[in-house]
Amino acid sequence: MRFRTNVTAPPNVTVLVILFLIIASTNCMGKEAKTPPANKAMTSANPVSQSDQIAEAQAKRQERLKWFHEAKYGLFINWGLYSIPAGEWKGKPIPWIGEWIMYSAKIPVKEYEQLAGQFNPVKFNADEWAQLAKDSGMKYLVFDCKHHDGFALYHSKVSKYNVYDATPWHRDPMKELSEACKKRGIRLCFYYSQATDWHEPNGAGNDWDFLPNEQKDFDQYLRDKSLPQVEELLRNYGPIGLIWFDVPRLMNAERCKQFTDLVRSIQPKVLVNSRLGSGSDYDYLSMGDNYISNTIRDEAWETAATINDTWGYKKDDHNWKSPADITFKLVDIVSKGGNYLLNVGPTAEGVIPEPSQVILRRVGKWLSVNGEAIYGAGTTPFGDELGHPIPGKKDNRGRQIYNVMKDWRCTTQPGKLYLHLFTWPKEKFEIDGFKQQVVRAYWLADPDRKSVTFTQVGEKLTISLPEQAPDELDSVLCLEIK
Ligand code: H79
Repeated sequence: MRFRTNVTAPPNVTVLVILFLIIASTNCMGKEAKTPPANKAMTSANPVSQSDQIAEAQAKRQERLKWFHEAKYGLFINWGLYSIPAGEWKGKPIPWIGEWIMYSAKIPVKEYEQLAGQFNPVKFNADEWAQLAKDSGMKYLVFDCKHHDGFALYHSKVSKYNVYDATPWHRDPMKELSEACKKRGIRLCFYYSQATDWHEPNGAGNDWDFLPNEQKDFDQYLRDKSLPQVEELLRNYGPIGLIWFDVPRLMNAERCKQFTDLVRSIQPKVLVNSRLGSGSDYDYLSMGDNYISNTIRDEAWETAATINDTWGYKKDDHNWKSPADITFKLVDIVSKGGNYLLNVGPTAEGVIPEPSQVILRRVGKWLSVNGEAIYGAGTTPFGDELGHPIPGKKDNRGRQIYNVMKDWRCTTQPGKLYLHLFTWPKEKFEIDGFKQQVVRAYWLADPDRKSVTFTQVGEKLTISLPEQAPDELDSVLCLEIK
């Protein structure tokens, strides 16, 4: 069975559509011509200048990004057939991230496919997963609909290699998650590996069963699987928040445009991340995996990172990040204008490992008290607290290394500065070059919000600190500013 996209209309319809578009655009030109911007020269052939078009596209993008800037914190879920071997193949531990096991162990398609017959996650409960995101203070959920192994985690009509048709489980977790998320006001989003697909002869990446990338008919793969699957996801699960594309191998600007055109024509409000491919018309920047920007950025950005060292479940990976570490990272990212997308890897039974749940809920508890300093919050007006570049030091990907300082961070809301203090004990906290006038200060962790003593002499603000940290994860002092 092949999924059909109804894009090729009969010629007479096409002619009508073209005529309609010409008439519509002529009207639009007419409207523009009546109120030309004073300082822009326009010709009658090109009345809407290119810069106007760019400005309009930018305005639309900013509008689409509003929820994203408000949300700040999301749950990423990498779950698939790779969760069954869980980092071990034929009795041997396979190094590196669990969802790459097919690649790392060079498992032939015919063998790897057999895992589908064993995929029976009887403990899966969409409400529990969505509730975990809710309790953890996360506002969106990015579900791995198809990873590089090519197996679809939803009921696809494009390929039988999917969770509904190829497993004894015979359910569509994406459908169940879409309902569970909707009930709780969580934005459902999807991860889709648009280029790499080790299951398909013409998908990028698999050279142990198939030809090397340069000899593949990559456009056949895009045309017959990747694009139609993305279309299914956009049509069948209600409004989606964003699409998380990954690993843009073989993607050029023209191929990227096929995806963005598809997305914008079906769900124009959906955000597209920057890993679609170079030259793509993306909405926000995805940092490298687990990489946090060292500087404040104007452009919308996101760090996707794991709670341990793998993305897909690995039975031997117990290297969990602490709630304090995750809280720091969240605050750090928000103070630089970014979002934090934190990943968990459920087991083949459909259970999010208990340590992940405990850690996430602990951060959620902190957020339930301190959320006003995170959701929709602005960047730090300072910057010195972030750390400084170490001259001449680059990482293995050529990125500048910083001596990251971790004493404190600052986030903002209109009329308020939030100082996040991480180092204790300390008698007082001082900032030089503080130009605004503080009206009142209080700890968010204090239910009575009693005023905290401070002095302002010239541009020096000094706050006296209690012996014990008001909050063990991150003590947030709200400064109301005149
Ligand atoms: O889902 C998680 C990871 O599985 C996925 N991104 C997160 C969200 C991921 N995709 N790729 N990678 C992580 C690492 C990619 C490594 C590569 Fe390569 C370097 C791809 C191409 C160059 C390894 C070396 C594979 C081919 C050569």
